[in-house]
Amino acid sequence: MFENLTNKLEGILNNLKKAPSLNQAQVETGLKEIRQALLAADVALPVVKKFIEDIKPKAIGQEIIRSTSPGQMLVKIVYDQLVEVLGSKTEGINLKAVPPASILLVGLQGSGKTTTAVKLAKNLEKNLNKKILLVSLDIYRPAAQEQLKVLCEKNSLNALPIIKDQVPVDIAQRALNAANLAGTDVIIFDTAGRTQIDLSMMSEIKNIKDAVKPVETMLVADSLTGQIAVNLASEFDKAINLTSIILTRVDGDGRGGAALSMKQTTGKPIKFLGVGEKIADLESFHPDRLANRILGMGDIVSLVEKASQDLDEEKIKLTEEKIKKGNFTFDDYLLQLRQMKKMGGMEGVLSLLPGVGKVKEQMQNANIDEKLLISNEAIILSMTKKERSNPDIISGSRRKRISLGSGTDVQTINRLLKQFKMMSKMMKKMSKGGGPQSGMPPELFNQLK
Ligand SMILES: Nc1nc2c(ncn2[C@@H]2O[C@H](COP(=O)(O)OP(=O)(O)O)[C@@H](O)[C@H]2O)c(=O)[nH]1
Ligand SMILES: [Mg+2]
Repeated sequence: MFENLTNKLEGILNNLKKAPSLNQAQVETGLKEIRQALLAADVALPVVKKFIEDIKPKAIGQEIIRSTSPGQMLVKIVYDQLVEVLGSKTEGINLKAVPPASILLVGLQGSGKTTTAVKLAKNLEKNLNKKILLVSLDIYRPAAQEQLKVLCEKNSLNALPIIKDQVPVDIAQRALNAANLAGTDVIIFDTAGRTQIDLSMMSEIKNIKDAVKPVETMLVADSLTGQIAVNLASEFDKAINLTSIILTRVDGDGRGGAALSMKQTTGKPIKFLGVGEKIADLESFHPDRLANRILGMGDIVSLVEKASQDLDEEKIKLTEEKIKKGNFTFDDYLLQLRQMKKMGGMEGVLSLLPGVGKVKEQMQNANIDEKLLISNEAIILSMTKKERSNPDIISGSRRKRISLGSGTDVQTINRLLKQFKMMSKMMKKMSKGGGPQSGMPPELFNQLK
């Protein structure tokens, strides 16, 4: 799925990722290549334009240039933009209605409506424990109603019994009555499609909508048709007001243009992806996860996300300055503790990032105890601002107050104060001898234990 786009983006970004530093020309060439890759993936031109316009200021601005790993920062920027284009947040199916909640599936012939109706029913039954009724309103194509019935039987789902020669609105009415009697939670209506949009199809869907008042009117669109699927969605939306989209045949879609253009072009969220012919082949749509897949580098993206929060270079530098000047305070210590705590959670993957491997090694050598970090943090938080910047004033009564506030005891406070003194002394000594570039040296951690 989306292999073509993934391969291209991976190629472009991998090259940049390796570079220890990036200049503006390199980044601009990269952006040009990304633009071409998106166009080749059949992403709508306005969407591509906006994509590049949005990332450009970030990519050639400070964020990249000052970062320790500019290539990876660029990956993160592209990733963020992909998530936004895909719709930013996961939008689950809306079933908010006095039961039964009606879902109307519309779309062209062959787009996958009937198959998707059954997939969706199984999905809602399994994941949300809903009691479902399936109804075919396709009275035009021979054996269309029969097709749904057979599929339901195979998959142990309820289908409304077929009565010959009934018109769609009457069938829909019958379904509502049956659902009320049976205590059904959700009715899924499979409608008739045509080979192309026409007025009679739209007016029939309008009548059905008036009768069943669906909470979801979902367009089932074939992702293989790319921008045609997107235009189709716009037209359907204008005519009958869609609530969301289900993209099918995503398993065969090497490009991804429809998925990437849909939200921005139509304003309607994609809620599910059909990823195969089997009934289980329906996935909820998550912009973030799909962006990961498209970039083919999911792990690194989340890693950069964490690391860029954790390794706040500016703050570390500032602390180092203070240490050199000999005025290391409990506030600085708190900052260090928090960084260590955050990084502790992401240990194991840390080594993937250049420059962080060293810190990780230090942490392992030091055998950091997470609990200690937490209790030390609580203690510092119970200190007043004055106490943090000038620990010498922490008298007996203050120690008592801090121990109560942090849920520890005076002995623990005494120990921390002693460690802190030792640390300040050592830091001063080390900073004279050149000192570490960033993070805490192992010697300090050993002192902490
Ligand atoms: N590979 C693949 N095939 C699909 C998918 N969804 C539907 N199909 C196939 O597309 C064909 C038409 O589906 P159908 O549900 O009858 O379309 P309808 O005319 O809109 O009701 C069937 O052969 C399905 O198995 C999908 O997500 N992936
Ligand atoms: Mg059908």
